[in-house]
Amino acid sequence: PVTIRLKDYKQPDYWIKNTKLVIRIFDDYTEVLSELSMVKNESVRGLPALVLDGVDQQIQSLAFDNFVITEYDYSGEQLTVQPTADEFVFKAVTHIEPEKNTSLEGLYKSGSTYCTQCEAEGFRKITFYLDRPDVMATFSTRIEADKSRFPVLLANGNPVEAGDLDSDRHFATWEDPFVKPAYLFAAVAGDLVRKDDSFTTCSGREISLRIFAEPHNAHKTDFAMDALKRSMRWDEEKYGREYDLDIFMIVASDYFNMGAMENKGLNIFNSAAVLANADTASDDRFERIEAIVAHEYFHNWSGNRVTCRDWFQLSLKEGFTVYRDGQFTSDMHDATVKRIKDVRFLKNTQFPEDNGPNAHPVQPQEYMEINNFYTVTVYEKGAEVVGMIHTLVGDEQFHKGADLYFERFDGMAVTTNDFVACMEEVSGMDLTQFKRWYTQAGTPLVKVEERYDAEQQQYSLSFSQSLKTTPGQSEKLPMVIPVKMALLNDAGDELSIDCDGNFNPETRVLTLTEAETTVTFSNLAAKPVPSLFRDFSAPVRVDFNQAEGDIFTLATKDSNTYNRFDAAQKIYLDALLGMISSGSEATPAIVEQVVEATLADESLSHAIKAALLTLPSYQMLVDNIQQNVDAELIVKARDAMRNRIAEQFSAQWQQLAEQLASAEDYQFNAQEAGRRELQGLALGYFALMTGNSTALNAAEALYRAAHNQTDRLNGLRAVVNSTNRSRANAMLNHFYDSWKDDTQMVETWFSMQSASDGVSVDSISALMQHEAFDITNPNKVRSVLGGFISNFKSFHNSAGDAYDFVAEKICELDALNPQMASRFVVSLENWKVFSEKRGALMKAALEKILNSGQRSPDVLEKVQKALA
Ligand code: DPP
Ligand code: ZN
Repeated sequence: PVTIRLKDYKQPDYWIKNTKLVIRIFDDYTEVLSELSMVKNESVRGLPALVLDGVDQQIQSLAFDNFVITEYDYSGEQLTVQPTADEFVFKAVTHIEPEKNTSLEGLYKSGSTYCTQCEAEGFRKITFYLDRPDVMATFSTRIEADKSRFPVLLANGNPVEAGDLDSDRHFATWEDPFVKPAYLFAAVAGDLVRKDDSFTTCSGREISLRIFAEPHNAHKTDFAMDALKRSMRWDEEKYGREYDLDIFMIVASDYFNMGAMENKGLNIFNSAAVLANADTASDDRFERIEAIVAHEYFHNWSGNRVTCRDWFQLSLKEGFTVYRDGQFTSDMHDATVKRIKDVRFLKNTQFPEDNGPNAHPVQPQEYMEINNFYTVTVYEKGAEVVGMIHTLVGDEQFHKGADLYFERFDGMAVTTNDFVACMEEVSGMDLTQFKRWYTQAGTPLVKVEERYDAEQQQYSLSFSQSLKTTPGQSEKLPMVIPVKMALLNDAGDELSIDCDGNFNPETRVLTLTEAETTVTFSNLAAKPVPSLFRDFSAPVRVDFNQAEGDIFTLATKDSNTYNRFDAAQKIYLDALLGMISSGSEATPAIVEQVVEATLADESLSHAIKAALLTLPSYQMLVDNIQQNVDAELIVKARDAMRNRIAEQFSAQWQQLAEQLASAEDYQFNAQEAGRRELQGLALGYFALMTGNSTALNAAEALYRAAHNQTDRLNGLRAVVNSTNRSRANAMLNHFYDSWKDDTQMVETWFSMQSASDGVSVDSISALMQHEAFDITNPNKVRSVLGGFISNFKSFHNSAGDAYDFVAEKICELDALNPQMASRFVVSLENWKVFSEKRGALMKAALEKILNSGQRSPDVLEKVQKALA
């Protein structure tokens, strides 16, 4: 595989103005006719050869206009032909085999439905093309297939023609008038039912909305439809973005590598990311579906109307769109709860990525396989970067900048620089230094020191920022770091700020730009308690040895609720790190004081209470220790603390679990979801005590009586994670017998087990032999293997036998679906942070992947970097 570099970007020699496709689906192959209206790039001299991307194409015929091409070179994954004019129609007839396509890129079969996935480079598996995002064309797509087995034929744009053909076949033609790159192409042929609705846009246009699913899933599409309509309204109100085509469609697919895909007018979704009803989807699932429906819809502007010049700009559309869907969720539900969940996710996944061998900037500088860069750094850290711009320029300028961006670049393929330039232009702010967030990899570390001078009544904060080297980047420069802050008194009240630094009193943001910054605050009669990085105003690690009493004040009284959560986490984390380094199993008293104060606080919502009462994950402990990590000590310490909290407050847990029960009809909203979450947490703590049959009876009763999936899983999870194996197995069997015909429920059943305490390599292996398992289905693989690698306790068990097992599975998957296989390498890549013995086992597993057979570029790139 070759390395592609941002600095080598150059425009293509030819452009494609219009793409006309005929896709003829037959039982064991598909014929694709394409006519590409092309024109030479004006800035190019002479008549260079035309080099088209094409993978696994069986050529039937090639032509320029009406002249058959007899001389061509098709080797590797490129077709080279020689045009004889500046403007021409390139025509190709090729055959492909979707039935054999297990990579789930290009055209493939998902069960009995034909569907496509073209991002990032799947279109080249459908036909020859300039498969790069800066080549944008209008599309006309005709699909032909057997009429009885594939009554539904869909493609991008608006439907223009349909009719019958000989031999019980039929066709449908779709036209997409908006120029788009090939990665946004989609086509579907299947026997699907559809849910119809409509939406009237702000200018009064009526849009048909359709969600297609297999007949047995027809009862699970209502929620996504509702989420879609709310997304459409929100994007009009918040960003002034109106939908453009006459029709918007979503198709649910059981076989899908990602969550969903924003193809123009025809989004294709992983079934798990769109299908839901109260009986089979938990609150988390509803929330995720709502966010993904919104995310893909929002791409219609941030991604489709304005797209990326090249794949190094991926965060231009992804970071911005994740930011937008986060705002949407915050507006629909509870902004603080959303912030807490996002930060937890970032710290659990992105911080380790930044700290590992595959660390890369939000705008990567090079890649071997672009599929490997659909990462938490590009997506979630990218969203944080957009959020910081919002914080720095303020709400009004941010929206002016977004308007300018959409207007100026409509129909174009642009760069992150273009986006930032719009923000600079409207705000008059120079964001040159800020742009280091796009180009420098790694999580900055901000050290904070405080000093109080009672005589002068002055208080000062010294910040020093640093950034460790990351692979390929040894020189790092200071970042622009917005610190949203307040100074509090002991009662938690905010004090007025009189300071000499770069502090914006309106936004309450102090901006750091230097490696070292000291800010002095005056007129303070007593030492204040600083509340820093409110709402997690920058994606940084903070090293601040704050007095325990001050942190306790923040955890119990800070008016910024996010920072209460953050302070409680810090108390738990410091306590756990202390226990780990001393090998002690005694939980420090301050932990119990936080739990006690939180339980007693009547002012907190259920969801916030649940967040405040949740310990940092094992993974977060690893990420904070960073070297010579002893996995067993981590598990021992965290479990000891968890058990101590369970025991000390068992009466309260019991009471909470009972008091929070509700027999009302299920409703998905922030308040109800918060109640169920806290009930589940309380029940989980309550059920931890060995031999506690009262708790297990309560959990089983909740499970049996449940009329919604959240209650059902809360009950089941409490038993599955208890020490009572036989009871857990009986309930798991009952679950499977009750729901084995429901795909999403079977996936949940797999996940519940792979994520449970005490699962072993043998039990994972057995699940992979189960009748419902299918190694060619990414959801099944993710629910079993993905659950297992995220199950810290089991994956890093004392025998250390999981690594070799996962290595073997990666190799098996790589032969079928490289994109999916490559996702699992993350479980081994941070081997260097672990203790020598464990690290060596993980490293050996990586070497095994490399040395057992032919590896895809996807897996190769990741493993090579991990071993470098
Ligand atoms: N572009 C897709 C998305 O993020 C890829 N999964 O929405
Ligand atoms: Zn996206």
